Amino acid sequence: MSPPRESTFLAACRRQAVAHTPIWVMRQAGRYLPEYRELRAKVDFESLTRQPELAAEVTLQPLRRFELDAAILFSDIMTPVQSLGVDLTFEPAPVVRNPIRTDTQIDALHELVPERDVPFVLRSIQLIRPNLPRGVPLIGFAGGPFTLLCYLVSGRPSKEFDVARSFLYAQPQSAERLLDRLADAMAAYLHAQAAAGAQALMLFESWGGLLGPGAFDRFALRAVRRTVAALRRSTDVPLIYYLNQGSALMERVADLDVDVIGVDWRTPLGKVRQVLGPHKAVQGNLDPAALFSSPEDLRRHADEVLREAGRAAREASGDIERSREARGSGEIRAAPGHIFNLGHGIWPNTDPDSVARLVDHVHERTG
Ligand code: 1CP
Repeated sequence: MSPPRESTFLAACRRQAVAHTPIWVMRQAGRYLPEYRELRAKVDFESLTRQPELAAEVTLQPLRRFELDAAILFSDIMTPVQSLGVDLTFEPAPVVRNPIRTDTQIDALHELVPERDVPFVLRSIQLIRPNLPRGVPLIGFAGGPFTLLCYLVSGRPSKEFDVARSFLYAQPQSAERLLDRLADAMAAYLHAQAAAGAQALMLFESWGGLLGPGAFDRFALRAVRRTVAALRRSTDVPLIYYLNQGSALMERVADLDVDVIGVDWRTPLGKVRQVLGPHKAVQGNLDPAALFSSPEDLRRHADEVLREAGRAAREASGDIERSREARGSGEIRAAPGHIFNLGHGIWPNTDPDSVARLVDHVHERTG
């Protein structure tokens, strides 16, 4: 019997040496895949997430097509929020009938007891695990407390989330109260996912970048620290914090106690590393739009990300001389502590063949 292949993804989360740079794609299960659209034509989004056999099937779909190094549970950041007693529907984007804006509403939110409230999520994880290719771990996830607040207070998707942001300033104590509730609920939710078999846990702070530094610290960061502190006490799986549009906020998350920081494409990874220091892995950061370029250009854009990651890793280890040399020779190798990904979710109109080319290229170039 051959020994089990080590997970390159989990090794990279821990900044250990890897045989090649691991890659997965945010929103890798979803509408750009014809097989997802086929299933979705018959079943609404919510049922897909609530029926473990279907959630498991959709989670596994992209892994049948591409040699991805991680799977991510098919669910939504707002799924557990429904169980807090919020009247939330997926249309298919999340819509809250009575947006949460008063202390009375906040105090009426239920405590989340995952085994009671979201057993279907835990069951999905149990169904997925034995069906994963060898060496491919499953990522569980939740929304960052502030990102969840955005939907709960605004009631629906929004570009600027102006209603949610003005709530922070008009009712700061209420905002903190709501964030504390969400932080504790997500800690319980993520802990239960790890206990059910998730091998890494990711927090999506998709709208954190809408905040200035003061508001980010007081609301988003304080709340996510609470979630992370609870998780560090209850599980030892790697933790990933994805901060969208977070370039200007990187120094503020440098001491957040997570293993990996996920970043969008607006800042080169070398710069991100300078701010974060050597003790974090980084995940990212190709622009999802780059998947629309020609095959040669796509490879070039992927190489730029890999080269930045290499520079970042070498500079982190203090090997500046080698970094200069490598830049000159155009050499690309797997950089420890880099997980290749897009900088945000893949777009629904992306050609799956482009994803296949990207995954294969990253493996070939760094392997
Ligand atoms: O079939 C459909 O049309 C439903 C569209 C859809 C899908 C495929 C929604 C509604 N959610 C999902 C799945 C989903 N959502 C996953 C699992 C898929 C995978 O990664 O393989 C994940 C991780 C999410 C996370 C999520 N939901 C985020 C964070 C990530 C990000 O992209 O920033 C956010 C912000 C949401 C809210 C949400 N749910 C659905 C939509 C369309 C949205 C975005 C609404 C908005 O633009 O504000």
